[in-house]
Amino acid sequence: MRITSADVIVTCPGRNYVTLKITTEDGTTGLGDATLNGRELSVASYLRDHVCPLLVGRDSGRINDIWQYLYRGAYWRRGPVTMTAIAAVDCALWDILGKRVGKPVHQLLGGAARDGVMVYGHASGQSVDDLLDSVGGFLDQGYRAVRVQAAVPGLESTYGLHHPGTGHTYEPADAAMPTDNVWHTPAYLDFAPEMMKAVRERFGYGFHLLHDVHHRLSPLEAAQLGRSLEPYRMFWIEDPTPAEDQEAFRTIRQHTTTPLAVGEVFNTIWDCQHLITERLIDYIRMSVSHSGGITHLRRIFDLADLYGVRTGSHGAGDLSPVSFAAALHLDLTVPNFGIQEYMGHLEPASEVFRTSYTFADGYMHPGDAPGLGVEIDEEAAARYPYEARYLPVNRRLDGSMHDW
Ligand code: KDG
Ligand code: MG
Repeated sequence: MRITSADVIVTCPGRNYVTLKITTEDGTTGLGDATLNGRELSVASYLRDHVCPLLVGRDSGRINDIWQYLYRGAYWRRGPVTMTAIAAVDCALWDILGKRVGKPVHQLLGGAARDGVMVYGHASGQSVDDLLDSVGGFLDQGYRAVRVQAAVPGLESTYGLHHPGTGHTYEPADAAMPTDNVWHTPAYLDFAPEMMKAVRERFGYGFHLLHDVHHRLSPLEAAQLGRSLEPYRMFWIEDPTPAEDQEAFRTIRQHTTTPLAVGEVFNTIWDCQHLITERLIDYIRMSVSHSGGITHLRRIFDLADLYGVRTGSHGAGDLSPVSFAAALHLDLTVPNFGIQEYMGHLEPASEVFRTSYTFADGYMHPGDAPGLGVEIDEEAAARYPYEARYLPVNRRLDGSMHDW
């Protein structure tokens, strides 16, 4: 079935989302998420100006050929903007295929390999006591895995904390210009084991405990952190060092048995090739929407399976419900699935995106609606126009820049 149009919808229901809508000659529509936090309009332009004109007239069922055409045909390959744009096209085409044959995307991928997708929730607090309340709330809701982050004493701000009044969702891209945060590694390294100890003392070991370091340590600092957390049996520590340095993980690995996860900022299989084939990580966290879509991420997960690396896809609120649904369809089918991040979305996102995924007892399911199971209400989207917003940046105590 030929593609007749491809349109980009930019909307800000609580935060900015970029959505690609592809339509075929029989009127079937498919959605793909093209959101790149803080750089949204670059992907919108890449799609509108350079990709949408190439799609019209193509056979929507030739998903592999269109993927290769956009990847190899661009000459300038890889990178978050290009791979997010390709991902949006890919997911929209899977959505169309599912709707045309009347099956959910997970069935097109060979069918479910499990009954549900274990997700982790996001507990956080301005103090350890607040954090404990937050962890308790997630366990009460049935979560089997919880990520914990709390304010580091002595620092004005800390990554990963809920904004008051936003329920269980945190949203760091909240300012028209990037906010300066202050980072001090020694304060963090002292605090992190205290935080985990408090959580395990209060709630025991009957659930999975996760933590995001968000790219802030050197390899040796990360190794020290990993060791100091060993008694608390972490499910993983995430992004211990800046992710582009694959060799850093070899050093961390030599010194600690705490499992390692990385990948939310990766875009292609080449970004994680050595990490996987040299078994330097335990979980690969790449997302459908920043890594070339279902077609490419599937290949990465298959490579990971060969080397005993499990999946743990990024699922922050800055990935739209469209990519979250796509992640759930893929998660349901891969043999080496590990866990899926679930942050939820700020309201009024649910006015714009109608979803069919469900949560019960710590597991999610994408639902059995044809395609991805997400629809966009374009009138509602138009009520929430784009707002320029940036992620924060980090500076050390001496004012120099640090990774955020
Ligand atoms: O846009 C940046 C966020 O997606 C990121 O800060 C969230 O690290 C993150 C996570 O693990 O969810
Ligand atoms: Mg992260």
